[in-house]
Amino acid sequence: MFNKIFRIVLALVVAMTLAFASTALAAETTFEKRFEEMDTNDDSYVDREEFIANYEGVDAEKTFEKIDKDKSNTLSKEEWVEYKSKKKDKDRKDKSE
Ligand SMILES: [Ca+2]
Ligand SMILES: [Ca+2]
Repeated sequence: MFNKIFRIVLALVVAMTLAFASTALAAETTFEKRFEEMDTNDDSYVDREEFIANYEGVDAEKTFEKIDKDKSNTLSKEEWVEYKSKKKDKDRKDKSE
C-alpha cells in the first residue's frame, strides 16, 4: 500500500519536473527559431540589415546595438538568446518598462 502511494508521488514529481524543464526548453527553442527566421541568408549571424528588416519591436537600430554585446555588428545566436531570456525575466519582474 505505502509502496503504491510512494510510486504515484514519485511519478508525479518526475512528471512535474519534466513539464517544467520542457517549458524552459520550449522558450529557448522559440528564441532560436526566431533567430533562424531573421537570419535570411543563413550564415548563422543576424546582421544589422536582417535585424532591422525582421525585428517587430520599435527602435530596431537601438535594440540591435544593445544585443550586439561584442560590437561585431552581427548578432550571434548566443547574444540573441541571452537578450531574449533576460528580457523575459525583466518583463516578469518589471511590467512598467
Ligand atoms: Ca545572416
Ligand atoms: Ca555580436
